[in-house]
Amino acid sequence: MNNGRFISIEGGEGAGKSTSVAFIQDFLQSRGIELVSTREPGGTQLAEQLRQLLLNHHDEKIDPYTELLMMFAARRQHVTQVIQPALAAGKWVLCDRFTDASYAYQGYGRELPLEFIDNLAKWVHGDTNPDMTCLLDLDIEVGMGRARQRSELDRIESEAMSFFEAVRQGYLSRAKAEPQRFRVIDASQDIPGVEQQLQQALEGLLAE
Ligand code: Z5A
Repeated sequence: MNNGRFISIEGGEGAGKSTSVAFIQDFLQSRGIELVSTREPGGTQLAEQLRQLLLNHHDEKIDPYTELLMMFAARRQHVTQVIQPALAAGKWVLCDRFTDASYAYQGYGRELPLEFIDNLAKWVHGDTNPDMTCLLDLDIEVGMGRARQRSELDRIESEAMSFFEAVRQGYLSRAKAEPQRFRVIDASQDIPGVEQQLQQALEGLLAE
């Protein structure tokens, strides 16, 4: 059986990841592709509990390394229980955020050493990396405005604007370093405009 393809979606707050996931699901299913749609942190019962711990507000400050290790603990569980079995069964996997988010948020945002994240990524998921990553790039003020309208801000969303600007620049540096994997999507366009860019990226992947 052929291995499936692995697609991740990344971007800052309110960039439109959830909206894009719904579009990609419909598009791939209309092409007869069997798809597992999932998210990080989360994707298994245990990893979803870690997600709650990570996003809830707490009285004690969460140390940045603790935060990073919890992201990777959730990821290990998710990769071994969901992502690797799906790919091995020939299914496609669509993941709302993956390891690029750890580089962007914990590496560039919290300023943890990128080499440390490189090592964790190798240990935790080895060669299981996305074939294509759609990065929804958007001005942080616009994204925050959209996120605020939708719900109350969680622990990470309550960071300063300088943090989110570092996250955005982190994502863009990763996209620049790996242009063959990343598709940078202009998320300032309206929803049909974003969907058109996503469709183009997906058709490219299907044609490979
Ligand atoms: N995190 C981390 O730090 N390290 C890691 O390794 C991982 C994650 C994996 C959870 O992420 C948090 O975990 C996240 C990073 C961190 N923290 N923060 N902050 P998440 O993905 O669950 O949550 P999020 O970033 O907060 O996503 P979001 O706020 O849910 O936004 P979204 O999914 O990108 O946006 P949306 O819900 O699709 O759209 C937001 C609103 O805008 C909604 O009302 C839409 O209808 C509207 N929208 C969407 N697209 C458009 C366009 N094109 N025009 C106008 N309006 C639009």
